[in-house]
Amino acid sequence: MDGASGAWQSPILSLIAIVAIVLPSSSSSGPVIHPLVEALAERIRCRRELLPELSPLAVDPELEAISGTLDGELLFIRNELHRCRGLRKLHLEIARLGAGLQILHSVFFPDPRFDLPIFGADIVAGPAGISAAIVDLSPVGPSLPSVVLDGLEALPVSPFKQVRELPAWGTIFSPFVQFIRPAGQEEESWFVDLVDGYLTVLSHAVEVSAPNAPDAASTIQRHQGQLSYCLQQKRNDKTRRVLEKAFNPQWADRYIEELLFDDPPPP
Ligand code: BLA
Repeated sequence: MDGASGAWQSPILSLIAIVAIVLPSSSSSGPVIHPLVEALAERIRCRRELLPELSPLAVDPELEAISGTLDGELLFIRNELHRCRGLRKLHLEIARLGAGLQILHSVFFPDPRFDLPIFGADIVAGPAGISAAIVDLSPVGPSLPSVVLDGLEALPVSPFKQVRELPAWGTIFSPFVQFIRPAGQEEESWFVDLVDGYLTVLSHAVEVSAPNAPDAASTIQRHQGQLSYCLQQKRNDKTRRVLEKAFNPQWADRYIEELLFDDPPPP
């Protein structure tokens, strides 16, 4: 740890981080952004663009673009936040957090008045390649809405060779969750297409769903469902450990509680 937490407001370091994102590096730590992280981020942005009434959400500048160094390595986190009709918070994050670790994190939280699932996707890339790639449309009630169920059932899933076991906190995911370690470029491109499929199913559900009243029992239940999703995600020690190491425990706590998995506001 060499002062990353104090450095992320420095304009010079921000500039270095921006340059580092744009230019591939020839250093021993390899290219700055893993091609899968780049490709998936682009695909998520394309799908996001098609959502109804999309608009950017204000982000605390201290949390939007974060940069620093750890053991001489550049660290950065870039956050994009939007809302649209039916979804209260669309979050896309790309991070590089030391030791060649790169992360793509994306969660679309629904407006609880709408009967919509939570979209979640995460990629963790280490120096040895991608260790985890996960995508799901997770229910916020007893089951997924039927338009989502029908869409996911019709979606072809490519034969990934290495399917990973879900951790104990993973009870929040649907039966359609895909948690894999992609083996090679072909499987990486399958994964991008898979996420595209989940987003297409979600977009269709967004188009056809109409809101319930803020005080409807169904709305309140879905709000509770989002609260427990966030609680379970916060049980993933691996996220916290990486952020604590790159920054510090207080900063990690604030980042998780205020940006990654902040409690949904009352409907
Ligand atoms: C695992 N998440 C991990 C791992 C790291 C992170 C380092 C271990 C890699 C591995 O098991 O191969 C770190 N992930 C992060 C960090 C962020 C992040 C720092 O998103 C953000 C800044 N995690 C999510 C979301 C999902 C998710 C939205 O944030 C799913 C939709 C899943 N990450 C997830 C799962 C694991 C994981 C299931 C494996 C956990 C385990 O096996 O114990």
